[in-house]
Amino acid sequence: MAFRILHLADLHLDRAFAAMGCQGDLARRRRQGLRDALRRAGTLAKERDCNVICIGGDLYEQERAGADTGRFLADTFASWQPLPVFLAPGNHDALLPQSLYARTEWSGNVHLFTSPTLEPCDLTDGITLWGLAHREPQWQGDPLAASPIDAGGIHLALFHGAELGSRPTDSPIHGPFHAAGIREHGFAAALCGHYHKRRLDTKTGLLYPGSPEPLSFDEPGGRGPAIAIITDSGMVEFEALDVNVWRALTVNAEVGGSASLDSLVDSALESIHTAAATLDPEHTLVRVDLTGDVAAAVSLDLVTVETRLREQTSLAVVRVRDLTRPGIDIEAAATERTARGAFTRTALEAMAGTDDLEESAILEDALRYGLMALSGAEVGLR
Ligand SMILES: [Mn+2]
Repeated sequence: MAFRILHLADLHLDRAFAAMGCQGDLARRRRQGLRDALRRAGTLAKERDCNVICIGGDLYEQERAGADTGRFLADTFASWQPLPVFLAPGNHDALLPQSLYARTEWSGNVHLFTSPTLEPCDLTDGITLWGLAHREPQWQGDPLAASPIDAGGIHLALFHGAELGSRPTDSPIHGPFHAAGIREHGFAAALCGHYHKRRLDTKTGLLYPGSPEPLSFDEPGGRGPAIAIITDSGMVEFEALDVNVWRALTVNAEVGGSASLDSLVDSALESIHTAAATLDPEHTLVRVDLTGDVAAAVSLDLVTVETRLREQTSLAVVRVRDLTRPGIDIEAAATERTARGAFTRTALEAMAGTDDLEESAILEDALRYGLMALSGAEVGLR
């Protein structure tokens, strides 16, 4: 019989969600959504005949998690009995003396890895799970530092760490390792946490399930736990489950040519409807990127745009980013017999008189901002 492991990571219980524009009741609903996702994982593990559940760190956020979260976790894991649960603390939920991991009393089916180096635990005949704990949030050790395993059987690793081949440039290096090291060290697979983007790589044995619910606008698409299957012949297969309830997406709204704030809002609404038509608005968070050249006479008041988009879509969150450029007809302005025309001609002459690219760019900005100011538009810094 194949051995099946339900693996999840980066749930981030108790997250604030303020950075996604969630306040008050919505933020509370999102946090409840994280707890629901954990309970759903237990149900899925049973439905899918999994033998064990592994959790690869950042299960909760230490700075925000209180005793109530400890009780929730203890009760949830206890309700999964007799299914074994393996916990490998990460950087947000490091195994500090005051951590929930250390302070909570766990049911007998919970196995907490506590060593900063990989330690073995038998899963079943011939399959061993090796796990470690981040003992402090800033730990930067190599999870695969120990010498290669030479014992027989199938060995799996469970840890929170940063695979260097897929590191987003702004991600701190917590537990750096290379995917190639997984097999070199004798592991059939590494069940990991840290990156919130899903990565199923059966070639190297690397599995990042990704955060089960979206934690930023850069996490679109299906999310949920993954199942690692160890077949009778010792092969490892990964299967990702799309079971997220919340959606976060970025919508590009080309609003160039909008002659008024009303037509700009209408145009953005159309883009949102196209992108989010099939999604449940109450559980959908949308970031709208406004792009295109917008007439200088249109005062782009982001608060007004956001409010109106939210009112007309009933989406949980609408956030607007202004990536537009002021649309100005410079040629027409230069022919005017007004102060505006004189200003334009002076700026164009200055631009024609310089070979310095930097100076030319500054003059062009000056021309655009000057024309916006002269047309009565509010000039915001970009
Ligand atoms: Mn994380």
